[in-house]
Amino acid sequence: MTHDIKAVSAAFDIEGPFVSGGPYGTGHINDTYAVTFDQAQGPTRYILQRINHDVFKDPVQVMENIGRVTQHLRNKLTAAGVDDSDRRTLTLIPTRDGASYHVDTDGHFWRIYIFIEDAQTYDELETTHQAFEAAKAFGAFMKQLADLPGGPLAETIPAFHDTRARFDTLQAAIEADVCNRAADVAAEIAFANQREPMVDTLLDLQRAGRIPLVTTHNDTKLNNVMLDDATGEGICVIDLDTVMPGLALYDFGDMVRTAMRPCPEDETDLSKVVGRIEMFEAITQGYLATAGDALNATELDHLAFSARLITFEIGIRFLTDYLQGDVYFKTHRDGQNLDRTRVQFTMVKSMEQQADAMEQIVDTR
Ligand code: ADP
Ligand code: GN1
Ligand code: MG
Repeated sequence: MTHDIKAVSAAFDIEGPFVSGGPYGTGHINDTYAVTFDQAQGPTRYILQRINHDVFKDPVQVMENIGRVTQHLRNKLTAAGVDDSDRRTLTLIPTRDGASYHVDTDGHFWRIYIFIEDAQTYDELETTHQAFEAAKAFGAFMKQLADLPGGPLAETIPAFHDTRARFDTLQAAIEADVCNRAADVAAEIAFANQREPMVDTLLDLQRAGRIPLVTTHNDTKLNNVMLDDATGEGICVIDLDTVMPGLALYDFGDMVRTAMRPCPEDETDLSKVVGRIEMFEAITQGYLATAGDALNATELDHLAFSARLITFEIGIRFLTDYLQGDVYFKTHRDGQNLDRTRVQFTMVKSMEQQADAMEQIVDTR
């Protein structure tokens, strides 16, 4: 579906005429555009996004969460005397009616953020310094949200990291086999089934009260944090749609999943898929530098495990989507979700092989 982004942008309280706009970024969920306006200080870019309301069933709830989170972060930055807070937290541009989002005539939900210039997101990390900085930023983000006023955030996607539910949904997709694809992925299904016992570990610890539910990001893939071009610092955590109650270990695990992988998420040459242990070390050091004092002994004991679990979980989700006919994640070619599955499962295997070395890194932190 094509959208009239100029008309949509006109609903927002932005100075100057619309100059241009086009698709931006590599996110799998929302429709993201960079739009440029001619303003007194020169051409100025913004991020325009259509919220995927198939994924986020209650976009208003999403926007309420994001409003609370960004206001809280901005209050902290102001209290600390930070003068570039517009680069350090997402800033929503209100509509001309003063709302934080616009609903178009087709019922699509739109929002606009200030564009964070002179910073990038990376789909694959290049250096351990990037991993360290990104992890520091996600750790600080969780710490800053520990005193969010107003009670827990709404759950924008129910059971998002419920690994048991994810596993059971995969079983249902295999059973239904709506696209007749299950026979072709017998090896991947067997891989998943062999690892079923993993899926209850963190849920059991949570139920036993040994690891706490706190406000977490829940989608800490490393292209959801912007690294400053000049300093390399992780200056802004973005993609706040899934900020809600979760486990710190989910955030840690998803950072490791993306940092250790040396290739694209949908790489077809699986010989390239070998986990980079030095990236695990950098993520661990960066995360513990900012969030270490918020983690208890059980959480620290499960850092390496959480990386395997979350990588496995995302693999299961890609496989489920492949079996269901590619209805959830954006795809750009046939078989892409299957390739993504294979990369995740190969990463799980690589992490299993390196489990002792990963535990040792955590022990000697
Ligand atoms: P999705 O939920 O689809 O992943 P994101 O919110 O992560 O969407 O946005 C997609 C990409 O757009 C990001 O990876 C990032 O590169 C870019 N982006 C998002 N917000 C901003 C921003 N405020 N400034 C600059 N780039 C941004
Ligand atoms: C999606 O939105 P994006 O592209 O940052 C997904 C994550 C997955 C990730 C896999 C809301 O993240 O959960 O881990 O793809 N987001 C949602 O790359 O489902
Ligand atoms: Mg994203």
